[in-house]
Amino acid sequence: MDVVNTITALLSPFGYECSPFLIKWYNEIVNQRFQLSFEANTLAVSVISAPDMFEKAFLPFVQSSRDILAASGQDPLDECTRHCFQRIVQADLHCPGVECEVIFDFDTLPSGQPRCLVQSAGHVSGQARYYQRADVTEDEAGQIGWAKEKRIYGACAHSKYGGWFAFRGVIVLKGLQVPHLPRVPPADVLQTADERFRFLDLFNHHWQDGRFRDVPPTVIARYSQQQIDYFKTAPRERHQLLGLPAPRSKYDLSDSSSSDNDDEKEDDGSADGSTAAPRASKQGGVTAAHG
Ligand code: B12
Repeated sequence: MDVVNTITALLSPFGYECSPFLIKWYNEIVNQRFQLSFEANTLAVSVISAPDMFEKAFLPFVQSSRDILAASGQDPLDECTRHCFQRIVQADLHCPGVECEVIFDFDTLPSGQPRCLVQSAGHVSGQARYYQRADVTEDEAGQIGWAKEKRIYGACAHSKYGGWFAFRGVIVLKGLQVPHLPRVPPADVLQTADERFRFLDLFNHHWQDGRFRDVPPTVIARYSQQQIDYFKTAPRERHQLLGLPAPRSKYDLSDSSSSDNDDEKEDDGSADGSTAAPRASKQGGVTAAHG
């Protein structure tokens, strides 16, 4: 598909990888409340950041946008993603009548729920297989000690990057219908019950140490140490790590009646990957820079 090649050509120099899918493939598997309201055969592209996005896009972006980042106080990684995706929105995709709509992984609906479940989108696009509790038999789950009622979050494994990647968003090509787009299944990189269990168990119970990322035996690229250190740092200390002044949060403006919890709120969100966990907001939504 020419248009997918054009989008790939614009994003790949920055460490992003693209994989096309049809809206109906996604809508067929998710609950109605998560469905996307575009025509069924509309072409969309799932975008992930590969491990080298940090060096190819993020660090150069921070260097060239220091003043803007210092003034905005926004999360640097979210700003970088917006900046890179802007290239697609502004590009001439040679598709008259087609309009791009970008849905970032951190975008939420007014209800607070994510606008798009990027793991399900990535799975149907063939980019990375989404492993869920149902991929481990109840027998195995019982042996491991997962209680029946315990919620086990699913996680995607990529054939080259294992868990060393993040979903950055979905680009919807509104007005472009491709009913016969060939469907490529995601590679099943966790072949044994033990691998599937370890991957999900580590993702759910030990995600801070990043071991889940190395479970797929096919991993060939990982985050650099600098990137690991960046994501290990609490979100509100990352500006300092980048040599940027600390962002002025709304709490700086509040008076001394701020509660003790205010500190916590500032820590919400983790740009990607390694340690600091993003938390669902009080409204049930997610904060920016979740990876
Ligand atoms: C909210 C959220 C959280 C919450 C809740 C987690 C959750 N999964 O619900 C919290 C704050 C706990 C969290 C934590 C983390 N998160 Co989080 N989180 C999200 C977020 C924003 C939304 C997830 C969500 O609400 N899902 C709703 C539930 C209902 O969806 P679901 O369980 O997948 O159910 C659907 C599927 O089952 C589907 N379905 C049904 N049948 C079938 C069949 C098939 C075959 C398929 C494919 C699908 C399918 O339909 C269901 C919906 O109807 C996503 C980004 C996004 N926009 O999707 C990141 C995301 C899942 N998080 C991610 C990560 C990495 C983390 C952390 C490691 C923190 C970090 N440092 O970034 C931790 C680790 C988790 C843990 N142990 O706590 C990554 C996971 C990457 C990956 N490899 O899969 C994501 C995708 C963000 C990203 N940008 O890459 N997270």
